[in-house]
Amino acid sequence: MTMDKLIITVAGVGAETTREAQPNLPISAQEIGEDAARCREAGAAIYHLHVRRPDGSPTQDKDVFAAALTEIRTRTDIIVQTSTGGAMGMTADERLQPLELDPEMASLTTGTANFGDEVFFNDTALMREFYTRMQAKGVRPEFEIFEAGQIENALRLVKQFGPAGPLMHWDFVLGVPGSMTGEPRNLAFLVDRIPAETSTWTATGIGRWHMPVTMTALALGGNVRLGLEDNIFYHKGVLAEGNAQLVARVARLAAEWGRECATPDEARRILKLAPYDGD
Ligand code: KMH
Ligand code: ZN
Repeated sequence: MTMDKLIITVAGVGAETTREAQPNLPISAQEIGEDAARCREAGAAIYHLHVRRPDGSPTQDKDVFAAALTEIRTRTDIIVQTSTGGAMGMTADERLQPLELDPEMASLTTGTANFGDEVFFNDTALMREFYTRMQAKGVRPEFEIFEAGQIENALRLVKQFGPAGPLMHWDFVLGVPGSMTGEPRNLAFLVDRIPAETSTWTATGIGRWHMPVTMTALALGGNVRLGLEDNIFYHKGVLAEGNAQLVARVARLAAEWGRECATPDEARRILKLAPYDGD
């Protein structure tokens, strides 16, 4: 089995992690820009971006995204993938705002999921609107899959509306309380359900599932997402020093298996994104 270089995506900010729980969480635009640059140096190629107000609360405000994008862009060529998931309870219009900034990629969850004690709402009308907006703008969706049926929803969108790029990119998010766990058989099953020839994929283990999902994804030849949005610890009970420390560990483990990290430009080629012109 020949494997492409490893694409590490950093979910560095999120909407739910707090400074109280993780003092190294980047919040301001400058902190996010610096974090993205450190993660890129450590081996990351994509930054999954959420933004916060100065008080740390989550927002999908376009101007707050624009400020973070500027700080990232002045420091690094990392691929920026804006979130359209936002935070629980946000309206579809709120969540769609960062697409106006023409990011290279954006997340798209194709189905409603239980999310701890809450519900992450993504009905068919919302999915269709988000997908067709991304398609019209040439923004590559990352299908964020929390439950198996969400794969079928994504494939139905592609069938109904046509592709949103030369490849479909998937992120299997495993271990959210209320949705699928990060057991190896779950990831193997999900990977088996996507069209291999026209797909690229990554996997995310939430909380204590971070390392099991990472190791399974590496063994299956996939890519890895990690970061303080998904997991705040380095070891059980030991907080991570920051996103770059988590990136560096996975880069080291992959190198031991003979798999190098993709640079952002190499990731653009693997994902068949348009070449980056620095804007
Ligand atoms: N914050 C979660 C409710 C995404 O970014 O697209 C959803 C989320 C997914 O983070
Ligand atoms: Zn997210």
